[in-house]
Amino acid sequence: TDLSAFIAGLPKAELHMHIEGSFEPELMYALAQRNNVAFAYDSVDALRAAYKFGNLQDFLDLYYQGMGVLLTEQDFYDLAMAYFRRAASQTVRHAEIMFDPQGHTDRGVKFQTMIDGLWRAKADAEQQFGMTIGMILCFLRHLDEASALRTLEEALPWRDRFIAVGLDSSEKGHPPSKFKNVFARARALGLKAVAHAGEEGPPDYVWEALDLLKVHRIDHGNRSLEDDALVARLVRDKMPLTVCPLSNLRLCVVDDMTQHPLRRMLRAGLVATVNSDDPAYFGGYVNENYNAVQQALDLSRDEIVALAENGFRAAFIDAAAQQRHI
Ligand code: ES4
Ligand code: ZN
Repeated sequence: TDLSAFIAGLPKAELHMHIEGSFEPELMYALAQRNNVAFAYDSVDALRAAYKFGNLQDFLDLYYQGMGVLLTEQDFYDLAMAYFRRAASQTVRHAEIMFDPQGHTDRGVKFQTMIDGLWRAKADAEQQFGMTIGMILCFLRHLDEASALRTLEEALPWRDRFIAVGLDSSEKGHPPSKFKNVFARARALGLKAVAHAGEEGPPDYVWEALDLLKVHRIDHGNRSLEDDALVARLVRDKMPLTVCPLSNLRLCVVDDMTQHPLRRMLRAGLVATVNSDDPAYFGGYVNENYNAVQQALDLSRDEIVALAENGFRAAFIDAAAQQRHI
């Protein structure tokens, strides 16, 4: 059954989206020119043609290169505003966007420049598009914990501008346990916590994210299905998984969309949600993700509704706001 029109009009939450991963080649080019930054590809088409990834690291290498053209407050504003406009046009009513401060401060951009641009876009989008927005400060796990701790301290003047901390970048070899102290500090500050786990890494990393980082959601979590005791734990705790179907396909986490574990997750009683991860790189925003997985797995209308409702249940919003959306 064709549910694309239904999906297009369904109120949705998006909880797993890296704002630097919404950087469309056209905007990247425009900003590179505006900032007089040299760029390794000589056309938008050449850049887009490079978006072929064998694994997570292939993608990350391009992702860090792309964000290198972001320099000014206006750049961060333009990037975020473009995403919010797209999300609103897809009836996303609530978005929690991730950002990678170390990807910017480590190349000389001031924390203030980045956060001010994102914050101004959030305010304008909430007003213009009638959506609500939260921001999640992510630590790059390929860097050490001391760098993450410094980043959290540097963010404290803007503590009220983000709702949670997250953990992203190269998963294998960088277990959640490496970031136990910085997550404890974040929790002491009253922040929520999320972590990428079980995307490429083993089920043990999901256990660590739960037990050591005490996260409120698992980003991806695909490989949890390899461990029955872990599935039972996630079900018991109603622990949301922010699943990203097109990301999984493009990063070869699944061979084929018909092999995607989303239906198995729902059948197992897991609180799965659908998200776009890095929409400019993986071939679609949230509706394209719903459509891809709906068609490949022949999900029913009720399953689509359940996924969208899970998004609002898993969001860092109060119960009254959740009820308004469900
Ligand atoms: C990411 Cl798909 C994915 N996984 C891990 N870290 C990331 N950062 C941006 N996208
Ligand atoms: Zn991600």
